[in-house]
Amino acid sequence: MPKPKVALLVGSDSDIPTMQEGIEVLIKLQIPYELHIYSAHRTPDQTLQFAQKAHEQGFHVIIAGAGMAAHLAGIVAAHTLLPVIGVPMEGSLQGLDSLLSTVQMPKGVPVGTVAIGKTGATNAALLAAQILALSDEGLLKRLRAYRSSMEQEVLNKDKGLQKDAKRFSKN
Ligand code: RP5
Repeated sequence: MPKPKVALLVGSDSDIPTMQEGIEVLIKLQIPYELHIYSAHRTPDQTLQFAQKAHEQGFHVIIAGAGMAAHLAGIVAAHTLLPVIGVPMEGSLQGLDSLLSTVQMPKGVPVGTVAIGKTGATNAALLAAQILALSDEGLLKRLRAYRSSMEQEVLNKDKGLQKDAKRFSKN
């Protein structure tokens, strides 16, 4: 079994159902990962230690999802040069609080921030896969297949829609 390249961090176990969407993408693309709960507020020392050691432990990308005053991605990014992708969780204020806390990093320490909630978790995993695919031909092929199947799904839906066009036409 190859070493996990992607670290998935969540601020709380209550974030896991959302992050599960990203996990499914990683599984589909056959990317080894590790999932951990690290809280910027409740376990600050352990979070910092993980971030500092992540690169030497073999991780190449870190996905960090947290809600409310979401400092997890930022604090991790401050302690590593690995790319950090932030997923704002939809805990309160429809996720606007987490979105702003994650995306509005002061200059010098970037967090690549994706959409709020499950869509963000999916896209974070895909973005991590695209980063890893720069040096992994096999993964690049799997990503191409993923895009093609998405394309085919939309084309099939349109085909179905045209068959059923009368339902949506005024005449
Ligand atoms: C954040 O606070 C977590 O990432 C979570 O989204 C939010 C609420 O955490 P719990 O009170 O559900 O543990 O740190």
